[in-house]
Amino acid sequence: MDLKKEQLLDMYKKMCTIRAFESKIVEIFAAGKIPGFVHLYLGEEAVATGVCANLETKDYIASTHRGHGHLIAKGGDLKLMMAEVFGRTTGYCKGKGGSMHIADVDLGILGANGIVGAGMPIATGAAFACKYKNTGAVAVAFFGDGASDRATFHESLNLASTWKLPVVFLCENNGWAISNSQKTHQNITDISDRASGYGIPGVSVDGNDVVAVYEAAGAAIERARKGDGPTLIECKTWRHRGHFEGDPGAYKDPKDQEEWLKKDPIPRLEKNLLKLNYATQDELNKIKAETEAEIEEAVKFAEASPQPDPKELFTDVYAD
Ligand SMILES: Cc1ncc(C[n+]2csc(CCOP(=O)(O)OP(=O)(O)O)c2C)c(N)n1
Repeated sequence: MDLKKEQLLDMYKKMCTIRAFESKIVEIFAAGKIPGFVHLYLGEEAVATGVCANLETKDYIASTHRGHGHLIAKGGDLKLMMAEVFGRTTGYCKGKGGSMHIADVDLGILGANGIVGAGMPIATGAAFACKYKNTGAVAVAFFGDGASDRATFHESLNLASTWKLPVVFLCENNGWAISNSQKTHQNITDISDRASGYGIPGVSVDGNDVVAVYEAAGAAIERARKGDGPTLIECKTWRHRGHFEGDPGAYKDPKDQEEWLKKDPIPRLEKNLLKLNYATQDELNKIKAETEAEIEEAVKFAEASPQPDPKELFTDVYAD
């Protein structure tokens, strides 16, 4: 592991920020304060964090309906994100999009996306632009195990491989596509096996180990930047909550849930940091408290922001 103390502590902070953002949303959603659907990233924090720690601002990500973690890891503004989730005018899309439509092109965030599997062709297109313009940038497409059954997955891998595009396909296999466990929709164990059908490398890693994710993503991103083409990475992880807030997740076996909670990526990293003497428990608690305070500020900002004027319905409309 060639990660320095500061890098590991930065990743810890990022993971705690995502955890605090999502935990706060559990609370405010239950209180009826936010409109629309929210799909939370609790339990999957190591994936977005480990991947995005390898990216530069000029690089692109395409996200999913479960996008808050990706957006935070790529540097998304917490206040603008929270305001968007609250549906307020100060949000990323003036409150018109909500959780699943947050984008920040200046930061290379090509958008969360309510359409399952839609991020892969978007990232492939962005990677084509990077290659065509010779910018040296790369694109990463995040998607779930469910999305890996879509035609967009197969078409994107095929094209990206054939044209050697600088893109990484990052499958977050959290074991579930809504209430369907992986074995009910796929006759394979490792989604990374699908890479061989397209002549590209495929690797499966422990998605709850941020260092393992960082290293696998780092190798794939370096390969893409060098012009050697795409990689498929499968990160095996687990979502702690239901598919969306309001789904009790009763289809999960409580024993599986219990086992996976023991593999929670944040306490795992904490243990590692303490063992390496990179921080004391007090210092880790302080970092966590700072991230929680930042989220409180974001909520205050969102709650103090105005609701959109109904006339705004007719602006930013590009097709009818
Ligand atoms: C094209 C399309 N088909 C179906 C849906 C309904 N839908 C929303 S989330 C979801 C499951 C996605 O599962 P997965 O890709 O594994 O992502 P996860 O929710 O586990 O992060 C489905 C089928 C959709 N939004 N878009």
